[in-house]
Parts: sequence; structure tokens; C-alpha cells
Amino acid sequence: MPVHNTEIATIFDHVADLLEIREANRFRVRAYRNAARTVRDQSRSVADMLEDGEDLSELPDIGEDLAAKIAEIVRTGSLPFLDEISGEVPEAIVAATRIPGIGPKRARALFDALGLGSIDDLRKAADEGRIVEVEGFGPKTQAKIRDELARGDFAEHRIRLDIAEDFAEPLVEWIRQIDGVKKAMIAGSYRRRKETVGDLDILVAGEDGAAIIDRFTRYDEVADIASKGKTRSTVTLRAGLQVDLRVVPEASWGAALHYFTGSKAHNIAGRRRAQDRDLKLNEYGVFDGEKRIAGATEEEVYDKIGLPWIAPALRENRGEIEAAEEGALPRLVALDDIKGDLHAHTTASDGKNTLREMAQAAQERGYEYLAISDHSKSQRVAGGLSEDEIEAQIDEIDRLNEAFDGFRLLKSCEVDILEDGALDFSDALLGKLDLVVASVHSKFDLAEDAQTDRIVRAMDNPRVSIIGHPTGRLVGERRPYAVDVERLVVAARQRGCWLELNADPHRLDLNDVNCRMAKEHEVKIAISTDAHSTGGLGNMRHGIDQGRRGWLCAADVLNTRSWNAVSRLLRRG
Ligand code: DGT
Ligand code: CA
Ligand code: CA
Ligand code: ZN
Repeated sequence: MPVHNTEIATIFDHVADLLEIREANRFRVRAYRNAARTVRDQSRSVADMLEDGEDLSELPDIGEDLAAKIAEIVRTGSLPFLDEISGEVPEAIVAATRIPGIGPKRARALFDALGLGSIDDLRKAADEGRIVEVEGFGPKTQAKIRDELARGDFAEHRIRLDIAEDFAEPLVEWIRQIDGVKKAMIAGSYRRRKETVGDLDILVAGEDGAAIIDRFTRYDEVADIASKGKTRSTVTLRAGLQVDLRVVPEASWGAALHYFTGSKAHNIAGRRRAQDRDLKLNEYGVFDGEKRIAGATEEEVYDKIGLPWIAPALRENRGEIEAAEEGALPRLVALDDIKGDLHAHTTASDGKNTLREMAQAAQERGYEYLAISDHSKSQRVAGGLSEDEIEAQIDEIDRLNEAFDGFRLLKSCEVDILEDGALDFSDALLGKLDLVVASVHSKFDLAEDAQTDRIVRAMDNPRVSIIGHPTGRLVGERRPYAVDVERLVVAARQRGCWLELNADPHRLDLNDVNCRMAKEHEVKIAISTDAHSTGGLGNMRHGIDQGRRGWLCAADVLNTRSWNAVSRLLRRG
């Protein structure tokens, strides 16, 4: 089983963190970080490239030494150098780096200055107000550390869904080939398409559980076997992902799939419904006394508790059971409904592909339109465009559009919302565009009122069509800035402005709950990839997953419409 690019990249990032904690030469730290990015960004598997005899040292930022280390990881699945240095760095400091805003360097400084030995010590220091005594740490950081430690989830090891897919899909394919396996499926939060997963729950239908499990535990990527029985097993993969496997007879497949898909809250509500009907619902089936009356399919399980089948994305006990009962389940948006993408970048700012390449890729996806929304001038690090450069891009889009048939590039930009809510481009320029995405990329630390006012003020400008990634969060990396999302939604509704669900799996912003709130206020959502490359357009499916979790139907999503209909909706009073 080949080693995945993400595994190699994660190892290099980890080495960089440890080196940074050890205060190693910063060029050395950067070399590992750059190598991690290079490997992660390869569209081909680095392991395959090695197998094909390619010289990895020809890749950007990969020298002889790193190429040799990659070869070692590919051969053995691990890097002895990492084990070596991780033995020399206290685990508590590594854990502290998971607190947002505390990088390796600062974690090290904090632990050294206060003589801390554990996360508990850190908690005590924060509670006693001693963090502020350390140079470079103010009351804000101290409060933040207290908050994060109180939440208790900072050290919880959840994996982004798109990363989990890299490991999960090959694994389940491999399981399907095992002798005696009739069906195999990934259940749990993975099937509900939650943005992160705690572990994978794989369900198998088959008779000889012991033999199937024995084979399963010998999968190449298994690093540790926590348990191994006749019907269930738990292992950890090299990448750190835990996998629970259950084997059930086919007659229980539907009931087991329902049970292990969860969520727990949805299950509990379902079980209560069964009890109300004098039935019993568990992972083996629906029982009337001793008699199993359903279990082979999910449909019959739901049917026996008086409900139609409910899409996994909805199974969070957030009203889906009541909706099902009333025949009012939403017909969820699907990838096929999407007619175009309303947010993408090109080489003009920080994208990797040209206008022409992006247009071609969008047409290959069957889209009718693609909006080109490069950054505005304040985004210097992201290659933000001047007004003149936007004007030139407008002309180029006009030229390209003449040659297209049944497709058009839309003139757009992702304009920065400045601190006071003003926009980074003049109204005259914005007026020349087909649509305007306005986003916050700076001053994340404003107080909630000020941040909300800022964005509402941006929406006051009738040229603004869509607010990009409205809360600024990065999944598992950065919490949203303080902002009153409901106030944004109401303000958007009043002004005829719309909100984005950024489909980049790092962002997924708005999140599921906020999408649903927007829907309830009749604020339409643009599911946009914010693609920075042709491949990035493929992130649309992640946005669809999140939108479905937010109960969105095709009608709730702007870009399920043809451009004529979208442009009518973008016209503001
Ligand atoms: P995760 O792994 O944290 O991302 O979330 P899940 O939902 O995959 O949770 P997990 O792996 O602990 O359990 C998988 C499913 O098994 C869960 O969604 C519902 C079911 N389940 C687990 N524990 C219980 C329980 O105590 N009661 C009920 N009714 N169902 C449970
Ligand atoms: Ca799980
Ligand atoms: Ca589990
Ligand atoms: Zn942006």
C-alpha cells in the first residue's frame, strides 16, 4: 500500500514544529515546511513517482537530503529522524502548539520562562494570571489560553474530512476484496459528511467475522491494534487515524448502518420513537418482542418507526425527525445541480493557473460560467491587483468570452473589506464588474460589534453581491473572528446581498448551522470553491456536503441557476 502524500507532508510539518521548538536554525525549519507544501501540492503520488524512477530532488524545495528522507518514508512508512528529535522535546510543549495562536516558538518560550512541565501547569499559570509576566504575552493571549484549555477540545485529535478520505477510500476498497466480505461501507461522522472526523467507523456485512478481522488488522497501514475480536476491532493507521471495524450478518446490515452512522442524538431519538410503538430498535434490527421485523435495509428500519429514509447529512437530531414525520424533509442540493462557480483566482493574484486554463477547466466540468475574482490591492501578499490591472483583466475576459460557446467568464473581484467597512476599490471600478465578492482578510481581532458593523457597512454598498467566507474560520486551525452571524444574515436579507459557503475544505465557511440560519431568513448561498488552481474547482463537492448538512436545497443556492437568473438575483435596489 503506497504511502500518501499527506502522510509525508505531515511528517515534515511535524519535524519542522519540533525543530522550531528546539530553536533550530530557521532556514532548516523552513526547508521542512516548504518540502511539506511541495509534497502536499503534488497532484501525483510521490510514492508512484519514486516507483517510476523519477528524481524527487528535481521538485521545488526538495534537495538530495529531503529526497532521501522521502524515499525512506515511502519504504518504511516512518522517519527515524522524527522519532529521534521527538524524544528530545517535551510532549506538553507539542500539545501547547495546538492552541490557536501559539506556535512552536511561543510555546517553547512560555514553558521555559515559567518552568512549566505539563498542560496542567499551563492551565494553572493561566488561571493565576502568570502568563502576562512572560515577555510577548499580554492579557488577551492569557485569556485566550484559558478559554482554549477550558474548552478542552484543543487537544482533541480530529481530522479534516478531505484528509480522512485519502486514507478511508483505499482502505474500504481493500476491505471489499477480503474473502467473505459481502458489503463494506464507512459509517459514522464520515458518512454524515461532517467537516472533521474523530475516527472512522467501517461496517462490513459477512459471516466469518474472525477471519475478516484477522485480515483487516494485517492491512499495510495499520500501526497499532487496540483490539481484535470476532465481530469488532479497533486499530490505528500510521497516519494517526483510528479505525473501528464491525462485522454484522447481512440480515442486520441496515440496522447496523443506521446505528453506526449516528449521530448518537439521532439514534436516541429514533430509539424513543420505537419504544413509543412498543418496539425495540438497536444495531441488530427492529424487534417486536423477540421477533425481528426489520434490519436488512435502512429504509425498512425507518419505515417501522413511521418515517421515510433520512439522508445521513441531516442525522443530527436538529429537527429532521419532525420534518420526516410531516413529510417536509428538504430535497437536498446535489453536485449535479451546480451550473457554475462564483469565486476563483488566477495567476493575476495568488492562483496557479491562467484565465484561459481556469475557463477551460470550468467548461470541462460542464459549467455555464466561472467568476474570476482575484484579490484587490490591499492583499499585497496575495498579489492583489491594482485598479488598472483589473481594467486590463476585464478587457481580456471580454476578448476570451467572444470565443466561448455556451460558457462565459464573469468579471469579478474579491475585494477587501477595510477596517471601517469601506471597500478596497472605487465604486466606479466595482460598477464595471458582473459581480463583487467582498471579504475580510485583516483585523480579525475586532470586537464582535465592530466586526459585525464593518461587514454590514460593506453590504451597504449596493455593488457588493456576496460576502466571501463570512466568518474567517479555518477548520481545525483558526476559530471564526468574533461576529454576529445572525445580524449579518438579517442585514443581507434587508439589502438583497448574499452569503458565500466557501467550499475549500480548509474553510467551509459558512458552516452547516449558519447555512441553515441563512436559509430560514431566505438569504441565498453561493457555494463557491475560491479555487486557486484548476484542481481547486473540484472542491465544489465539499461545499455541497456542507450545504446539505445545512439543509440547503437547489433553490437556496445561487449557482444552481443559469447566469441570467443569477444576475437578476444579484441586481440590487
Ligand atoms: P466522530 O467519530 O467523533 O467524528 O463522530 P461519530 O458520530 O462517528 O461517533 P463515534 O465514532 O463515536 O460513533 C459512531 C456512531 O456510533 C455514532 O455516530 C452513533 C453510534 N454510537 C456510538 N455510541 C453510541 C451510544 O452511546 N448510543 C447510541 N445510540 N449510538 C452510539
Ligand atoms: Ca467516528
Ligand atoms: Ca468510532
Ligand atoms: Zn478570501
